[in-house]
Amino acid sequence: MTTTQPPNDAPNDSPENAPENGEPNSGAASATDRPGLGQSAVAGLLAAGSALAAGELAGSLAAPVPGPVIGVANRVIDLAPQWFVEFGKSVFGLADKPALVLGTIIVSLVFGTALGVASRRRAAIGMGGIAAFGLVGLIAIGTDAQGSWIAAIVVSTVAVAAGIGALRLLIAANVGEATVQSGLRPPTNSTSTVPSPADPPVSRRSFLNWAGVVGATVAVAAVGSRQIRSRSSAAQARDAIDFTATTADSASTEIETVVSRAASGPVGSTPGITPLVVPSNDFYLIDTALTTPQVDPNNWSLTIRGLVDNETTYTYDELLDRSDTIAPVTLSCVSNEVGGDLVGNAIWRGVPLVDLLEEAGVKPEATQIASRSVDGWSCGFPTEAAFDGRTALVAVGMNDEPLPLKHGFPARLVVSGLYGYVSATKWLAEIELTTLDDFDGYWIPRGWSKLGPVKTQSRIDTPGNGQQIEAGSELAIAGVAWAPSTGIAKVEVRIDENDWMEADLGESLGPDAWRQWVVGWEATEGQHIVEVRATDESGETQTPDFAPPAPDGASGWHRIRVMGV
Ligand SMILES: Nc1nc2c(c(=O)[nH]1)N[C@H]1C(S)=C(S)[C@@H](COP(=O)(O)O)O[C@H]1N2
Ligand SMILES: [Mo]
Repeated sequence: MTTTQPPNDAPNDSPENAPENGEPNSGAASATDRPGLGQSAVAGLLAAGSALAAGELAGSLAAPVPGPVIGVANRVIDLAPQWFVEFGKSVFGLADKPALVLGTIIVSLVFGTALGVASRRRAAIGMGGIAAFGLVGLIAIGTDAQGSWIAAIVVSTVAVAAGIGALRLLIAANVGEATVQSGLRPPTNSTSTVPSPADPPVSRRSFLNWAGVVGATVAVAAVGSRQIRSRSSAAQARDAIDFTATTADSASTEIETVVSRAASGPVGSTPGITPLVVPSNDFYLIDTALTTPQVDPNNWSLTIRGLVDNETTYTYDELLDRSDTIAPVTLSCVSNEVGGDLVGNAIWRGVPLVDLLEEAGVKPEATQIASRSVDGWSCGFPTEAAFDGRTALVAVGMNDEPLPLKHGFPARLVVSGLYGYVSATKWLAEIELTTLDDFDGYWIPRGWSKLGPVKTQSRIDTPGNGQQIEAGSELAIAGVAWAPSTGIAKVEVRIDENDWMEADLGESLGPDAWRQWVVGWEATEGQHIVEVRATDESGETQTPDFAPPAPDGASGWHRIRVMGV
């Protein structure tokens, strides 16, 4: 029994007997009573795992407060130099955030493993290391936009206690004589502090048992914390919203008619073309949030402040009641490459931003509309954009439903003709009227342009780049083109730099939404270059000049290669 039962008290300092000055013979027990290298490493690894899992569990109970993993990863995002962020995106693409979370966990576990090995010499190294580890978590959570110092102290104390507890337990289970030192002297065991040759297998078994118990507990806590976070009050509150009863109904019926006509029409029914309205589940996602902010609309309000006559505040219900504007708007990310898919068209529902601004009374010196999210992200655009007649909404709905959590529930900004990074704040918390000089949004000091008007673009959805096509038969070349707030007037396609052919345009949802287009071409054998360009309603044709996304959006014509066989 004593062999599988670890001490319920850890050794005070098992390596006490180990040589402290490097002399192998300075202690009677010498190296023989030191925990095995592999077992120490596993003990450290599991101690770090215990600290992380316990911290995550504590954090999830205090949601939306982040746990240590997300807290640290958030700080990495904030503090990382631009090249690191770019590198992450180039290697992991849209999986850059999961990769960062995984990286944070791996670095922590490697650190723990090293601590476990180091604590063979001095147990204090392990304990101190875990405490230092806890301090990093404390600072990360305390400085997080969704964290607080009280939560940070509680979460990191729980994490450190779990980490140190696990380490002591496993070191105790690992050291044969630990049982003796801690006073739990097994009746049949030797009283000597020097293990007998029979001890190693005994302690090994006990160690493995306890490592298994700790490992399983870590796994349960980690899964549990995720589970708790996902069953959030935000998702429940969203499910409970009655989204149908509104004066916006007739507008949305009209849009639905156009959308369904488009889907069966000659352009929209082209196989492989992007739908006129992208379902919310397929809509591109870009944000700096490592976990989706969980906002309970019942404890949320939007404040408009700064250079205004009177600061105003709106509850969710007030905004929902007033959300009678329905607008198809194509949203695009400045990071979208020519031909890329970080762009989408959705039907947004909300309150015109101008109405809310007029209630607050914008002072003449306010040249910038800044906004912040509950998770501390921010952006800003010139005040004119809210007053020049373009579509600019505080949106509560997307495609006939309350905003999905990932797309900014309970409310976000949608401003036609501006890239998301300067305008489209999700999980909106406040709007501040300020000046262009006085405030820079999140991405501006990170190398992106202060102003972010969307560049007119067109994309070939089908055929795909490099695709083989059937020579001698009619090929449908189709895609989408957008010039939000101006509208698309014309789309042209050319093959192998021959004359431009004008494409047929699909149904129009207004100047803010993209247009589907199609052009037929009798394919011939061999390799061909297909290019597309759009002209907007002001008569401006898309520039052929190539520009990368940074700093103010990609330009150039989308160009693909096909092979006729
Ligand atoms: N809170 C918050 N809002 C944000 C962002 C963000 O990182 N955090 N990213 C912006 C960017 S860069 C874009 S392109 C759009 C994308 O919106 P979507 O994820 O709903 O497509 O959201 C914008 N709003
Ligand atoms: Mo973006």
